[in-house]
Amino acid sequence: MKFDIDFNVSYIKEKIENLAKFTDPNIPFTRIVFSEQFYDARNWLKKEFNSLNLEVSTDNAGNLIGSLKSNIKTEKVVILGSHIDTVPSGGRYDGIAGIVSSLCVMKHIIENDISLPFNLSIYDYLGEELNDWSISCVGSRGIAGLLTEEILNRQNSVGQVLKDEINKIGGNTKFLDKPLSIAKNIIACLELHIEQGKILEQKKINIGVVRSIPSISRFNVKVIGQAGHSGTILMDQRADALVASSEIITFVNKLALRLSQESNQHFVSTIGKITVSPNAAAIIPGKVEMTIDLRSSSKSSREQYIKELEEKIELMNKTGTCKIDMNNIAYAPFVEMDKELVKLFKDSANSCGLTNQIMDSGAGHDTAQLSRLVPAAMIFIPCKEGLSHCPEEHAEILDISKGTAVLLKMVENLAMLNRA
Ligand code: HGY
Ligand code: MN
Ligand code: MN
Repeated sequence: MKFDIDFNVSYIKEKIENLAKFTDPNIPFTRIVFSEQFYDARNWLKKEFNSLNLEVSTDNAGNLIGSLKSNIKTEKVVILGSHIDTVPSGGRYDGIAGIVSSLCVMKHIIENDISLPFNLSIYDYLGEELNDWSISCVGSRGIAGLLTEEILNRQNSVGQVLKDEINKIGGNTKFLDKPLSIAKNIIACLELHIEQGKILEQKKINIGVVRSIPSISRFNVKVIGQAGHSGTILMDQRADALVASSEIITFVNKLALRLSQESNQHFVSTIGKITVSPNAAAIIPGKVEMTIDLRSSSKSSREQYIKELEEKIELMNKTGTCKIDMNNIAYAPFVEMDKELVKLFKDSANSCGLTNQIMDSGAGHDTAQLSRLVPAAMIFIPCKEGLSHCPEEHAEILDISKGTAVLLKMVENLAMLNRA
């Protein structure tokens, strides 16, 4: 039976609302990886997988998997994936739309007894959002063998070691030094996601077919000054770490603005996390730590940005009163989606009678990690005013259902292409 976009709205709405309940009660839509709310949401997802009679498992990287086995004996698999973890005070659609649409695709395939020449698996990729260990895309990096010993041994602000958390949730970090064995059997990794930008909504286009995902680089900056009495230390005798940090913050913003205008590719940089110590009104800030987030689709602009920022910090160390250290703590290179899958997604959207356009992602996604290893591609659906990573994040259920129809069509097209 053809997928009825209107009919599936109620199922999708119900699942989105179910998942939204698992949040920190004090901050809307907060489901941080490994938190109590995250575990509760994972248990909910396991029940959903069981209600569809899927084979439920957790892989060595801690990804939760629900699989529909093909009725022909095969190891080949198509993955529909996304993530149920959120940023603090995030939204109810980022990642979740992908998981719910995958459940809806799976339900349709089972109810209509559609036979596939491959296994079909839904993946909740572990810890897609940047976390307390300063690493995003934990589970998808794990599949690709990109979780280094250094990353796995990182401790968070309360002393929890990342690898212990992965093992606790069912992973096995002893086997993460290379890509997981599943990689050789993956025909395609597909992900539906909200755009987290304004293009689709403004142009009134139903589906974005993602062509590329920008590089993500993160730097930790430590500024060491001298704490002191705010009432007694004269202005020209201070080593105020926050004043020095504000100079860096303004410099980063101006540099990123200039480079984004010079390059006609995606280029943004943000400092969204900063800690000041001792952070008291009557004490001159002695120490500041902050994280620089850089997204770039241009290799040369990224290199130019790092060069100019390093020169700025070197000059401030020579002429200023504080000691500044910057180090790179995460890097995921720019990736292009699999060209065949991009074309097939476009054909799938067309055969669903939905308007669509090829576009570049501004955000990072698990699909970027997987695309280094296996054919991977994504589609976007519109979200209200491009807002995301905030409680105002909103997507129309009908748009999620339209995206679901395209995801299903994609699976059916892959089935046709892979039938012996
Ligand atoms: O930060 C990102 O781009 C994604 O939301 N984790
Ligand atoms: Mn996401
Ligand atoms: Mn996100």
